[in-house]
Amino acid sequence: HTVEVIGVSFSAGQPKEGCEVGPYLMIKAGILDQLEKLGWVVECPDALPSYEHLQPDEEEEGKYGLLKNVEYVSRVTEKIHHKLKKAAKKGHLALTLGGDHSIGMATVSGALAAYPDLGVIWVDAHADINTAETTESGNLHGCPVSFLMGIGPKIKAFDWLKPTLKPNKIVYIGLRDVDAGEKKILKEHNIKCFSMHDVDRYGIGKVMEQIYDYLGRKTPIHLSFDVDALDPSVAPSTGTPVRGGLTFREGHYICESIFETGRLVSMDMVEVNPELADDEVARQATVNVNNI
Ligand code: DIR
Ligand code: MN
Ligand code: MN
Ligand code: MN
Repeated sequence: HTVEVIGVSFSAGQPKEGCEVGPYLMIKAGILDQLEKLGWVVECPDALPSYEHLQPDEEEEGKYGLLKNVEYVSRVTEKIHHKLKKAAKKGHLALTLGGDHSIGMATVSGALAAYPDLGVIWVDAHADINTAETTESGNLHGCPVSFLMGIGPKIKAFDWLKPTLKPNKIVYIGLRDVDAGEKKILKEHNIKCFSMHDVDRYGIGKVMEQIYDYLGRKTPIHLSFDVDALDPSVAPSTGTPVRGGLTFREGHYICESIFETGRLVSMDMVEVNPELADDEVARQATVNVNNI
C-alpha cells in the first residue's frame, strides 16, 4: 500500500508564524521512516514546496471584511486540493502535513472529489465552522468546515471550492472551545459532536463505535487531526492550546481505530507550531507526538 505525503508549509490561515515549519520538522523527526517501517511504500514527491510565490499583492487582500488573507489561502488551498484529489484517485493514502487548519478546505474537498460518500472525522479543540459573518478573529483556520458545506455568505475568491460536504457526513471529537456563533451552526445543522465531556462519559472506545455507526460501516474516512485536540501537557507547541484535551493514548487510539476499519483514505496532521514551545522538550514532544 502506498502513502503519499503532502507537506504544506503554510500558515496564513492564522496570525502566528511557525506552523509553516511543521511539515519540515515532522519529516526531520523521522515520520517517513516510521511509515516505511510500518510497511508502507512512501511517496513524497514534493514534501516541502514553498507557496510564497502565490502570495497576492497587498491590494488584492482585505476585500472580505474581517477575514484575513482570503486570496492567499484560496490560491494555496486550490493547489493542494488538486494534489490531494490526484493522490486519492490513484488509491493512495494521502497524508497531509500542515500547516494551519485552513488547508482542511483543500484536503477534505480533494478527498470528496475522489470519494463522494466520504465521512470526515474532525479531531480538534475547536469546531472550525465559523463563517464570514460569525468569525470573531477573521482567521480562516477557524472556518474550513463552513466553507466545505457552503454555510454562510459566498466568498468569491473561493469559487473553485464546491461545497459538497453534507452536515451528516462529519463528526467531531475533542471539542472544548467553540464560539457562540459556531454553537448555533452546529445545532441548526444537527452536526454530530463528541466533546471532551462525551469522551469522558463514554470513553474513547465507545465514542469511535458510535462514530462508525453514525457514518455508516462502508464509507471511506478522512481524518483531520488538529494537534490542539490533544491536551497541552501532551502537545504544547501549537497556536491555540486549550486545557482539558485528549490524552496521548486517546489521540493514538483514534488513529489506530480508524486505520483498523480499513477505510482510512486520507489524513491531515495540522497546527504543529514548533516556534511556540517554551523549550526544546516541549517542541520535541509536539513534533514527535505521532511517534511511539
Ligand atoms: C476560533 C479559534 N474559533 C476562531 N479557532 C481555532 O478563530 O475562529 N481553530 N483556533 O483551530
Ligand atoms: Mn504510486
Ligand atoms: Mn483546527
Ligand atoms: Mn484547533
